[in-house]
Amino acid sequence: MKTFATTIITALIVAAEGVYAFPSTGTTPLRNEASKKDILIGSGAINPMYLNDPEFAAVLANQFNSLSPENEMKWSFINPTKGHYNWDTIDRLVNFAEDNNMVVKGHGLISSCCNPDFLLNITHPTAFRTAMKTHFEAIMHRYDGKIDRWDVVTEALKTQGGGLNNNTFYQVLGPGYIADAFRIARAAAPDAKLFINENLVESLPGKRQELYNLVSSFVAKGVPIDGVALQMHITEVAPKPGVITEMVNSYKALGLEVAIAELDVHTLDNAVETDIYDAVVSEALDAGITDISFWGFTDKHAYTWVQGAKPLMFDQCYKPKSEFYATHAALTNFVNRS
Ligand code: 9MR
Repeated sequence: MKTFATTIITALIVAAEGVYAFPSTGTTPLRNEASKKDILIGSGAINPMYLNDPEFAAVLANQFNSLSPENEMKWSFINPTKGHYNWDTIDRLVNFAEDNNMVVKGHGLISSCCNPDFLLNITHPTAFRTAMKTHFEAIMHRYDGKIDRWDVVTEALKTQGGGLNNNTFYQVLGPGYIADAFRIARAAAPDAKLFINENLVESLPGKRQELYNLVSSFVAKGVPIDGVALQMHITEVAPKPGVITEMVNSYKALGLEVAIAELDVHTLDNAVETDIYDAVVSEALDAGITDISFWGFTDKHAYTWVQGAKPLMFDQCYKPKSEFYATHAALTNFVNRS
């Protein structure tokens, strides 16, 4: 016989393949609270293979109204050889999102890893730019109307700041590759929002200024960019209070949006982790950020550089952690004054 305790900690989902139990949060889903306030609350790092796990799929669809892929849209994954595209994986994500009334963010058009040999072997700038255009057009046209916001360039700056990353794009096209990428992306998907995605700017003032200088120079030159996507991979220490607000205001003055694209918190101290979820989500909402995504949601599939850290808001068995409740409370308490 089911005990009362079992009854309250499980919820049932009915899917085509059967009925599944997963731990209940005892609250409304995050997406319900977010949608009431026109906020996107998303999970990135969704490897479509994870959808084979019905509990994973159920919690994702239940809690979030946005998703984005992990590596599957990075160049070597989706376009490993010239003219060949692996559409199945991203199609699966897009279909899942459609079935569950979620939106999809494109991630990985240009990232700091995962470039195939056929691209690396192109050394002539004109041919390289053509390859970029072909790649962007193929992907953005395929998902026209299905993916309406994109990380166009991810990690353009060196990790600790101090100049542009010396990646293949930089080596062949020079510093202008970023503006080229945005122009190509805008032409391929005129109605989509285009973001530059960057890490660590919330904790490194010098890098923060460098990103601002780069982006404001784009705006001055008419490079088509809509916003800055802050990764927000936080290790141990929260950003200084006020920094998120300051960034939102400075980009707003340029006519740009700030989003949080990959929030997770890497520490062995769960109380610290929870406080950081609370601080970041609360300040982001108050500052006017309306698009917040985490880099995954279950510690079952976490990517961390702190050995033993559990950076996400559900545990390995999909049980909500205090990080979930902090996020839920931040969304519930948020009063939209705009
Ligand atoms: O989660 C991704 C991991 O599986 C890859 O090995 C890694 C290198 O490609 O990239 C990780 O995702 C990164 C994302 O694409 C960009 N921002 C940093 C993410 C890792 O925290």
